[in-house]
Amino acid sequence: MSKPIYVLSGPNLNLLGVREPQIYGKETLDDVRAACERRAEALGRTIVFRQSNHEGVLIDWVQEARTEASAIVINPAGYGHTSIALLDALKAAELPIVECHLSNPAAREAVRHHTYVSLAATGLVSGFGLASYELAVEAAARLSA
Ligand code: CA2
Repeated sequence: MSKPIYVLSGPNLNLLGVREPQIYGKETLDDVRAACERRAEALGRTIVFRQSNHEGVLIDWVQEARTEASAIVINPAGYGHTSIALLDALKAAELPIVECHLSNPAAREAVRHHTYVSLAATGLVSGFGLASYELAVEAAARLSA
């Protein structure tokens, strides 16, 4: 039995479906969780799905994933653009890492064009709304046993 894929989401993503639906879609984070669970199950895999507004909590989960997960899917949200600490944790995890964004940050304001997480990521899925998460879970499953 494979270890689970950790699917981690960063700050403000708990507001999904409640605010700014024109950018992030009308689905809630619970809808994203359900879609990821369905996709993982279809692939014979399991996920651990978590969201936090706190940088240190996300880092603790990445450190936990190092021994407990087969791969990490992470939407770092705003911390992707700011957090060298999260980058360091992801590098130390030594796991396949799929960076995931609902929107396409490269097509938005310049401040979103760079993410530190990309320096640790195996690959990136962005711009497909909820489907970005599903595709990221699929990529993580292919990259890990
Ligand atoms: O497109 C993405 O998934 C982002 O990671 C979302 C982040 C943003 O800082 C990144 O540049 C791109 C923001 C997440 C905020 O989520 C909200 C959801 C609903 C309402 C307000 C914020």
